[in-house]
Amino acid sequence: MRKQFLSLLVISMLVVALLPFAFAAAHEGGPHLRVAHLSPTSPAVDVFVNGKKVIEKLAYKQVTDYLPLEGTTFEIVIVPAGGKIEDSVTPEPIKLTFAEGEAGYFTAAAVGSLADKTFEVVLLNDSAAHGVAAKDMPRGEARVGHIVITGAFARPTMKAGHGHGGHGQGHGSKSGVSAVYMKIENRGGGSDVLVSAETDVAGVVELHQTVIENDMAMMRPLPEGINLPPGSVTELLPGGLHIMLLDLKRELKEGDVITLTLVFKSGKRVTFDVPVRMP
Ligand SMILES: [Cu+2]
Repeated sequence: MRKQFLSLLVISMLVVALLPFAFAAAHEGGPHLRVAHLSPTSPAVDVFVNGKKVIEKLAYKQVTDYLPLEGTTFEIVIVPAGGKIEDSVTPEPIKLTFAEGEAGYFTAAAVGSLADKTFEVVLLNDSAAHGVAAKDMPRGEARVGHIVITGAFARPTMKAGHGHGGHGQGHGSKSGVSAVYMKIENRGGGSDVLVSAETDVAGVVELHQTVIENDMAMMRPLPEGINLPPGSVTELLPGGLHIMLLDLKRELKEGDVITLTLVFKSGKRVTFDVPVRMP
């Protein structure tokens, strides 16, 4: 039966995308599976994960939604649509293993041809394209799609009345304020906008620009966000653009690390660690 099937089916290329996730808190710690069928010569397929059919009648050029998975070890079996698990197109199940608590996005690309026994599944890490900071990415750096962030840092808590013109004025800043600076590159061909930022160390987070008015440095909020034209490099620097942290929940000291989330108009989000240091 399998032999007959193999002679009929030549899979030149089939891509299985495995997406362990970090974007849905409810599923933290386990992967999401997405499957894309990119084999023009192959018929529609069904996909079993750990013995359970999770995808049906996936045809060439079709891509499934993300499927939440539980656990770290997965056996994937691809069969022609309507087939049983015994009809696997590969002699053995495709095995994928993730580290405990691994977060990120992966593409398991099944490539090659069944007919000449070159069929195999290659695991690719797509995390950067999905806003998941790689584990070994240095603090203060992040990538999401074509947006690349480098050199991010937050300054230690500034108390009101310490010569920081405009900052904290009228913000009930008993708890102090801080500001985050970084370089944002848009390496893509389309424009984007940094529309907001979030961090659990501040009650209020605003995008600001420092402007000089009547010889005084004043903070101007940027409710429209910070434009990131295609191919641009935007620097958030002391005395210029910055992310203002108001109503701090704790004192930020040199050497601390905060977690910051940037939200873009395109819908991209990226969360990463930002060190606290003096400018
Ligand atoms: Cu400010």
